[in-house]
Amino acid sequence: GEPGVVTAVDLGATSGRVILGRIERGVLQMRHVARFANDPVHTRDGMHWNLLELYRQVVMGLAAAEREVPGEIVSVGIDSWGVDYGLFRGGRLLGVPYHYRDARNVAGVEAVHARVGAEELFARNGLQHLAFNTVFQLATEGEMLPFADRLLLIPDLLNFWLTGKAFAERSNASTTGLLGAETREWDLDLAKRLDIPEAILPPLIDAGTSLGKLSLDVAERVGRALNVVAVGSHDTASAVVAIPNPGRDFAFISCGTWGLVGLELDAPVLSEEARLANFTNEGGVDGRTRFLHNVMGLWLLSESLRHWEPAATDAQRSSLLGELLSEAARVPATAPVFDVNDPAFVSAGDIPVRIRNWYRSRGERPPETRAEIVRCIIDSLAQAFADAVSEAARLANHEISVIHIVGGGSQNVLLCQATADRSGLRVVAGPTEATAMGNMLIQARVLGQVGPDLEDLRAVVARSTPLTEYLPR
Ligand code: LFR
Repeated sequence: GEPGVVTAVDLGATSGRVILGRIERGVLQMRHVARFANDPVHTRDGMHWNLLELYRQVVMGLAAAEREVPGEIVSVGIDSWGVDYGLFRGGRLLGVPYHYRDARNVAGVEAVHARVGAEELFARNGLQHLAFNTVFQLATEGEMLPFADRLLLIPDLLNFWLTGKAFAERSNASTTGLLGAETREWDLDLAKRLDIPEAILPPLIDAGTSLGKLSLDVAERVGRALNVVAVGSHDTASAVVAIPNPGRDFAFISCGTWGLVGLELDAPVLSEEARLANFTNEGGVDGRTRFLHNVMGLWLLSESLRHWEPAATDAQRSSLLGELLSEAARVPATAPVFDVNDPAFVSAGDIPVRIRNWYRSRGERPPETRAEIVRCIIDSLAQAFADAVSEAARLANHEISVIHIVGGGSQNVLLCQATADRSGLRVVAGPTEATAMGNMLIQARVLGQVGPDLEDLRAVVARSTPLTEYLPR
């Protein structure tokens, strides 16, 4: 084969994957080479990511990719969920990175708000209030913070281990709360007021920057000195790159563990109304803004299945989910729906019990069977999606003609149809691997294979993936 293959490492909150991509006659051909679980680890001091295992899987996945198409891979790009980080000193990792669902953040919020109020924070960073934003997590670090000399978000951290280069890619840096919403530079004044040492914030780079080759020892284990490219390293940024729409009059729902619901805009919306509606302005690829709201997402389903079948494997759980979804399609639509965004549903555990309690404490009849609970989750998610879409359009004064659902949730027929029904808008579902595609297309653009505009990349996506349309009923 010919050189010119790119590799996406896409790390999600429940699993990671390594995918090969090649552009042939304007179409992106993909091949999965590795998939691995991302199971958090609970220790005495809280809930952590198994970072060493993730790194090991990334290196093994790259080696497997190289064996699959020897000599053809040119580059690799890494994306993951946002906000989480490792602290370093003298090139060494200090402690095991925390999972954003760890309970410590609550204290962090209080500590930050005592110094900088919610209104001022939003005016500066444009982010919705999420207790796990990096800025709140950092407030719980205590003596670790002045001891550290570097902070690296997860994809930047892995890039550092792969290449020795320490940078902060902007799309993910925008999830920290320490990046100016308009300047897209570190807000050093804010950092100072929160006792975050300026020196720990790495130089910022944009998606599409080449970091250089794998370090020698890594290249030996992978089998080749691949080039590492900083892509839209926040998974949502990569997913939005791969929205198969030629224009701008769309809303998107990037639906995986979270349902990220919003619009792509040219500039942030920093109004008081947007703050109160808890909308966020994340930094996108090519300087665009993701104006969106975090909706709880497929987490409610995956965590319910984990509660019901704690001993089951991933494969068993996903086949059980398939069965429950077809049963759920036959139970009546849920009324009233529950508020999926209630903070009670953020932490891991007995989600079905919490849903039933939500209804009981309001004097409503709770869903009883597993199928009823699944139906209730789907309908409640769809309603929250529809509400967030219309709220986004109103707050940004933006015309919408279609909703694109991308990511794992785009395969959920019941959810896509319910979203069309409850929004009254046409829904276009796909691609499922939007994040990996967006990741790969930024690498392909660096190679001059596609581009130059995001719309050119989106045209490749539209040609490369089957899309399903749902009309409102
Ligand atoms: C989605 C995501 C969201 C972010 C959440 C936590 O995977 O990246 O955009 O709010 O995870 O980082």
